[in-house]
Amino acid sequence: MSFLDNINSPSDLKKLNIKELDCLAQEIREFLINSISKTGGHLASNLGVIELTIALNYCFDFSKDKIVWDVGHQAYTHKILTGRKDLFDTLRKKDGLSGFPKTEESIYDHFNTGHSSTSISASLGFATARDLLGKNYNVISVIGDGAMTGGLVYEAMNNAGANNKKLLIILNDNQMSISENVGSMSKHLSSLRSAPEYLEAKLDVRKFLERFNIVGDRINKVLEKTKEGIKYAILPNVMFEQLGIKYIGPIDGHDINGLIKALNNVKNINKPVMLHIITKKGLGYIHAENEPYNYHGVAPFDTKTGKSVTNKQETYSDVFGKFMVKEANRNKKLVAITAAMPSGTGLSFFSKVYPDRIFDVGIAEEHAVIFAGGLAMGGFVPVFAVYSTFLQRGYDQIIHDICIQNLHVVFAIDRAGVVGDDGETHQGIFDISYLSHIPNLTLLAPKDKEELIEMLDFSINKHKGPIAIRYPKGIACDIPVDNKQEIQFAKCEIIKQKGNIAIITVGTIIKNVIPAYERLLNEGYNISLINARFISPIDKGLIDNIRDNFEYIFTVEENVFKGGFGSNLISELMKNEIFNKKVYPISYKDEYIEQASINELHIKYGLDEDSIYKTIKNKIGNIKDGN
Ligand SMILES: Cc1ncc(C[n+]2csc(CCOP(=O)(O)OP(=O)(O)O)c2C)c(N)n1
Repeated sequence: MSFLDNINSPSDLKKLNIKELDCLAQEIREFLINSISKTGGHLASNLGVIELTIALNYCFDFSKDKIVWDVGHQAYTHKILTGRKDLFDTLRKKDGLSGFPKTEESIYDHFNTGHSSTSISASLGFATARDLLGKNYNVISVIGDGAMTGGLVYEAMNNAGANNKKLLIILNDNQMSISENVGSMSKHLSSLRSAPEYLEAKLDVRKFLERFNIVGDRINKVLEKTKEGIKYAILPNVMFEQLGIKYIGPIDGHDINGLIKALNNVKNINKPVMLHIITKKGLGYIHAENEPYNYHGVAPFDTKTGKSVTNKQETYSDVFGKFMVKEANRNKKLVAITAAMPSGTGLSFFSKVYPDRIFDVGIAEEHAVIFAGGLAMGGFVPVFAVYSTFLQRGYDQIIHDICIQNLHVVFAIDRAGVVGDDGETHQGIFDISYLSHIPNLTLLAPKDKEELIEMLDFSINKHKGPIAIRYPKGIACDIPVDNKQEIQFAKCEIIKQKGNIAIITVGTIIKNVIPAYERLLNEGYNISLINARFISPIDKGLIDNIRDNFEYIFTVEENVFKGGFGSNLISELMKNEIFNKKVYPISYKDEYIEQASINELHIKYGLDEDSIYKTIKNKIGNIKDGN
């Protein structure tokens, strides 16, 4: 009999005994491996929290208690136990089940997540609201040791420890971020992990107590308390206790029985508590256990071999990574920074060849930006490789610490544009808007692989001052053009100049623009094609060209409209008192973009070849310029 088949809500779970819960955990493990092997998704983290999630749903009632999953990529078992199992074949697909907690999806999800280290802040907010309104529910954060490297966590604990609200933080310690976890917090956790063994090996607590004449029945009563006390006395201070958060643990995060006991105990503590559990990332799937970094987020794979079923092709991240290795050999001042994403950003190989010249700062984008500033002041050329969506966190630091001082820091902004299946929290559709108005900051977008390399070379070797290059997720393309021009500061690339219609395209979306452009040329239109290259500053020559030659201007970019290249170009034309032009920006709408494949999103938002063709054709109608 399958237990899983009979679980439609957490109340079904509560009918099972411990042995049956253990069987259920194994069934969920098999279900997840099979299901994710078909859809892709976050595998290793989810395999590590199955027992925890069962125990949580067993001990609490999340139709009223609140749970906030940090990052949220590990909430699959929670979805299964709360009536969403049958939707797993739609996971991360258009209109399907989200890969993250979604309040819109279920009453059992209480706070949407995606970016790291937010859960303690949100939970403290819930706990404060509960107490102000005189309500009575439990609030729980589940946070990984990787997420504990993010600065927000410390702001939240500082606040929570002082406010003394009833709040449970479950620290899921699997000793991994996506890659190996880094930093001194990770070392502190490992000293806590070894605490019980240390205690058993070094200290016979009973003998110790007998020396103080504490004997008989009393010994059992005080033993537990004293053990804890001695643990704190002989071990390095438990940081959480110092902050006013009661620390309990570490305990085995795969022992459902032990977890249930611990959760039922901590339920009654009326102050912030941290329950430290030890888990194994990828547990139950040998490939994920052995290489958790390769099975954090996966594309569809063969369950037997663990190998991806899609062919690996060179991505823009790969192109960036290879360039960095080559360039570092030549340029001894070059150093790389990552905020816990060495592999996603293409820097894995660099970290093997130049381990002393790459700095993984943890999930700490704000810190990474200022750290880069210090390195630049100290005589290096730092390249901070970061996803567009995560650099949102570094906005103030980019202005305050880098650009006001005009420091030569290079931002390699990966995953710019839509990223597809991770949905709203991960789309890179705002970076042009949040970067292009910052004085001193140069912002570039390459049209293809070769231009990415040229722009990296330009940014590292020929430019002084803050500079950012944005490029997308996906396969690196070659876009050959006639009369190729070198990168020159604030100069666009005129690929073809003819007629009074211009298409100005930003970045790699040119691959969808060119076929549309060619269709229009074949129909007899005279149209110019321009590769913007510099988003900021906008080429002054381009403004003059528009003034003198064009009547219809189409901009194409992968950013929202507001603050994007098109809207900036319109402002620039106004500033130059050029009022008599018809400018049509083609971009994402000013809204959050849900999960779907990148192609589906291009079609939905009018950025695929056919839509670009139709938009332009629709506006220019029968005007065929003879020039
Ligand atoms: C601000 C931010 N930066 C980077 C990421 C990418 N990211 C997703 S999960 C993850 C590692 C999280 O590690 P941990 O909290 O230990 O969870 P585990 O996957 O090990 O369960 C990272 C770096 C993110 N989600 N948010």
